[in-house]
Amino acid sequence: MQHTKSNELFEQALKRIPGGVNSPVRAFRAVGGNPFFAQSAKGAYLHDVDGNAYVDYVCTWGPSILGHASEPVLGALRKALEAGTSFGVPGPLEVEMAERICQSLPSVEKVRMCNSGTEATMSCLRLARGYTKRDRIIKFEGCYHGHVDALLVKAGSGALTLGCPDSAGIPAAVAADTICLPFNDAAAFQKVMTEMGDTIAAVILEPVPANAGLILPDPDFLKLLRTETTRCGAVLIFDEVMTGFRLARGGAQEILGIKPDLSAFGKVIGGGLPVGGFGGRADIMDWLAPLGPVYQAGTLSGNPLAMAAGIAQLETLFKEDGFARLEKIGAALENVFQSALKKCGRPCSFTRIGSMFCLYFTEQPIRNLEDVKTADLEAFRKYFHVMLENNVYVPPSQFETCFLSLAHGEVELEITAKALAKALS
Ligand code: KE4
Repeated sequence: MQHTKSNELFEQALKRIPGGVNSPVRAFRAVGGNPFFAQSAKGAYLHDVDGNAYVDYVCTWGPSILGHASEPVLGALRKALEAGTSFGVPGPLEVEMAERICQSLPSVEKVRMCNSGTEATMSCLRLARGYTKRDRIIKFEGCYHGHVDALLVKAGSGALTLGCPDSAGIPAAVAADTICLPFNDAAAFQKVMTEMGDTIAAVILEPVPANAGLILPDPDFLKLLRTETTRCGAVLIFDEVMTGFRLARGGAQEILGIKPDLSAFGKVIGGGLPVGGFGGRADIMDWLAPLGPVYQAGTLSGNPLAMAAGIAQLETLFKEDGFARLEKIGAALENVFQSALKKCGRPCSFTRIGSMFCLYFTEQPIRNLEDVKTADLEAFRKYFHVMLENNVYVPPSQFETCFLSLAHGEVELEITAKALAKALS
């Protein structure tokens, strides 16, 4: 497999773009080597500029749940393009998107669109602080909520991958208001809430952390978060940027049976276009400008192209029983990985929930970030490159999660099984 054009492009990119990429995790720094450059994407495949095709388990980090460049999304975009690319005044598609989100999640009475998951979580924090008139927030180690100053503390994803979970450039005064606790640690959380619960504005988490690999929540832990935030008047925020409209129509909160006060969304609801959204209790959301004193805004928020693509993707997911089909594909994929693991001489473990999965190079049961850190990163690097050489693209970091789409089928699973046989031999 040759990457001549990709390497030439990367050399050029390095001159003008920091690290040669517009988002750090794309630089392959955790696995070594140069990133490939995509020429196009269709269905379950990415095609690079050197003519190589890859079964794609990154799915542009979640958005392409129907598969890349799906006909419903492309068709909706072609139609929307004819009407213009941005209005700067409200449009009907924004109302339709708001309606679909609120009808899908009982916890969301009102919702506002923005342009990224980062904006969504940042806005949730400001709203929670304005509503409670408190400053302190609690987050959990390994959870990644985008590059929000207050949340780049022991963060996951690219921050963890590059070994800088506490980013430079965050004022000490900002970080001082962020309390970071181990995920799934009920005792640590209870202690903080007992001691200072009435000073906490918000508790924010990924209900199923997927930025430190994939960590399954203890149900009792989530129940404790809910009861303690209610008791102390703190706002419970579920960051469903990844899990929203992927794990179920009602997101992780539907399958976990916990009702947060606010939720952040992104990725799937934009069909691959820049998008974010946040919503929840109306009595909190109404603190947002222009109704209330908490300011939040965005030139392209509710952009008609992103709305059209997102609505088409959601409509197709709902109409075609997408979540049940994704579960079937996920179960078939799990069989492929589990049978490959039986022949693997190295310590490995496999975790899956719906269409999200992770292969860990450790046998340590995974309950929190410390467990994930026992993974053999050298073994992961070898696995990554052998899979890539055999036309399968998994995320270039042990601290990420793989995604499936409705376009992944028998053929892709066979290609994956063959690649695994070599990568885990
Ligand atoms: P964006 O600002 O990248 O749209 O969303 C930030 C975000 C917020 N919350 C969660 C749970 C997220 O996973 C993300 C972003 N996810 C990463 C993948 N781990 C995006 C990939 C990247 O940074 O390039």
